[in-house]
Amino acid sequence: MKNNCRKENIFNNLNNKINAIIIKNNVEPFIDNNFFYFTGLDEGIFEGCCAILFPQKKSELIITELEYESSKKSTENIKIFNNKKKYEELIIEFLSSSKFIGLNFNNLLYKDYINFKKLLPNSKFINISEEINKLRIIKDNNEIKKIRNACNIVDKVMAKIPDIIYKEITENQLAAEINFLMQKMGAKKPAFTTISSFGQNSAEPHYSHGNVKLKKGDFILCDFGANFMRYNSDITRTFVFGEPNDKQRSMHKTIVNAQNIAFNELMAEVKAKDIHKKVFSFIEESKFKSLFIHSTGHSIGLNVHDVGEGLSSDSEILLKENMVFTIEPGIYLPKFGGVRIEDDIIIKKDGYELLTNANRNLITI
Ligand SMILES: [Mn+2]
Repeated sequence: MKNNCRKENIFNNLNNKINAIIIKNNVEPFIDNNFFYFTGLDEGIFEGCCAILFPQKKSELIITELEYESSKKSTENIKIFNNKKKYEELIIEFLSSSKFIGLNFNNLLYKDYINFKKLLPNSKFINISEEINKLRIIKDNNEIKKIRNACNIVDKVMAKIPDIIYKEITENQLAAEINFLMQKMGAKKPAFTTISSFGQNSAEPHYSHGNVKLKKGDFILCDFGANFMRYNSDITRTFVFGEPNDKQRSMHKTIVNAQNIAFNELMAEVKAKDIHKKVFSFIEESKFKSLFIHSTGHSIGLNVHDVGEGLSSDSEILLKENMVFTIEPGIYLPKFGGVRIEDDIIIKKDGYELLTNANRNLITI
């Protein structure tokens, strides 16, 4: 099974002699997607549950009764608990003889950490977040298939947007239509709060939507993603309602060109930060200097901003085959509006493949 492979890989990647790994969920929003990564489960929430991974034997899933149905897909051992005492007994039963235990500090609540220390006084806890992220940033075939599905959904929805738009539609209404279409086309849920911003609101990169009506000449910035079997996509297009003016055309053209600069550089063994630098300097040298205020892209997968990596000036990573990123240059002119174009790509040995393919030209509605 694919997820056994993932478990094997993580133990092979650990320098320390780790006897067991605990992936612990608390309640929403403190769910660690590594629970789903290592168990291969794709339904359920698994609040308060644990996956205990061992290098040489089956994993033990310590789960609450209400997740029993969802857990049945797993080939690992399942143990049910319905109170704190039983949970703690199971932790002690499975882990008291493990001297070195790996934990994912990036997603672990401090109170859970304190509890493990109390229950397992003879164990040493080692943070293995970095090793997990190194593994997760490179997607396997099973993950790529799900991401492709998530990308196909947003392509289809983006293509329908010009037909949905009408004069005086509000940002809230457009966001609702986008979410409805994504779910109708097979998404489990939106990957994040859909951004549908009109006019000068588009100058605020993380504005979501409000009760604002569409007017002639407005930019329409739509940024949304689909969650499909726990994997995410993320796409942005910027339209104009009516005939665009020269400044709007020029902003859009600059961003199309900036995105192409990134596309031309993408391939395995290139430094992520070099891609960002090239895109950034291109915009700095245009008439929209200092208006590109975020990174060029982020890794995407089980999380929308996956494993905390991306194409930014701070990044230290080299691109590798089967990493998946967004490429999303944008410029934001306060009190006027913003343009962002975002696509999802997968790194190949000698280049990249676009996973989202919605029309990138300036579409006037
Ligand atoms: Mn994004």
